[in-house]
Amino acid sequence: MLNRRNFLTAAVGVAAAGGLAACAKEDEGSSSSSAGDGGGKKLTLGFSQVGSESGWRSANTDSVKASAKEAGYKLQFSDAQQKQENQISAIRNFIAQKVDVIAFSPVVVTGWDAVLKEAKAKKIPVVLTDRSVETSDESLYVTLVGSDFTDEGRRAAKILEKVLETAGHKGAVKIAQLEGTTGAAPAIERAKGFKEVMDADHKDDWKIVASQTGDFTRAGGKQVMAAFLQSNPDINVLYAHNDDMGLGAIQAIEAAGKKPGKDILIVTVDGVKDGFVAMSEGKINAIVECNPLLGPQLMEVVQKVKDGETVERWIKTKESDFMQAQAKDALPTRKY
Ligand code: GZL
Repeated sequence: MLNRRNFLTAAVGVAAAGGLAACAKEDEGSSSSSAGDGGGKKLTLGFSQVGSESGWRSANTDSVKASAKEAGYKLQFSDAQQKQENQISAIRNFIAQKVDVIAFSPVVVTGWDAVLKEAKAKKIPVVLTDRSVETSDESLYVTLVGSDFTDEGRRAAKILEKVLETAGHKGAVKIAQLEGTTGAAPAIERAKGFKEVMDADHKDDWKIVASQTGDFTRAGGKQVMAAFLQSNPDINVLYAHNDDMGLGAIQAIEAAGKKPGKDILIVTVDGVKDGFVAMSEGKINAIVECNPLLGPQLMEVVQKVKDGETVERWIKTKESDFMQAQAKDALPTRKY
């Protein structure tokens, strides 16, 4: 949770970045009007995306592109194919192109200070979206538009309690955990939040017997789950950090002659359509939603940052959780 100091730092940071950015732009003689007034230069946004590893990511990309178009911004979009070096070079390109604002979803939390210092030196404000970074210098980015992954981990453990009760589960709870990309904020924090609840309320009856990254992909989930079942045939719960790994794991569970959603109770995170379909078929027992439709909020923030307005340090996305019984009714209303 961010405290008041951070918030004030951010406010000062934004004002400074915005003011300097406006100054830098004026120094170069370009008009500094926003895209919205129709008369001035279009706001140019440089966006570096993690990749296209999951249904969530595709929905997130669609939301960013549609919202940038809607806002009348010129979008420079780069897909990093889940490689940090590609994101760093994309950000350097955006700096060279003198974009107005840089936004990106960092594939991992560390290793960003150097390139973010280069953006700061050129007075280009940076907005994080979806995932956060670890940095000692708060001024290197203005704000994060994204979910609270630690809370998603807590919610996953709390909804697993409901799933176990609904299933009338008796006896030991032996959990396999499919982790997201190693070093990524959602992987680190979803594991942390889940463990918090386990340590507090289930020290004696729950045990994580296997935990490994499936890199947020279906193929990864399937491959790792197959290995888990070889070494731990008595697994009776799967906690997957995203739907796609859960969907891959379902293939491995069925190949092993077991029933997903029955022999192995499954909780996943995201809430993409395919996850809801699997839940309506009884193969996933609950989904913790992580909303990828960040485009509208992001574009709003980008304009404020460009105009040097104060923005919150963390703009959290709203999301909820779904039990299997809700899947059929929810499916027609799912937007991603
Ligand atoms: C979460 C996002 C994660 C999703 C995965 O905000 O970063 O990355 O949970 C995606 O599906 O690959």
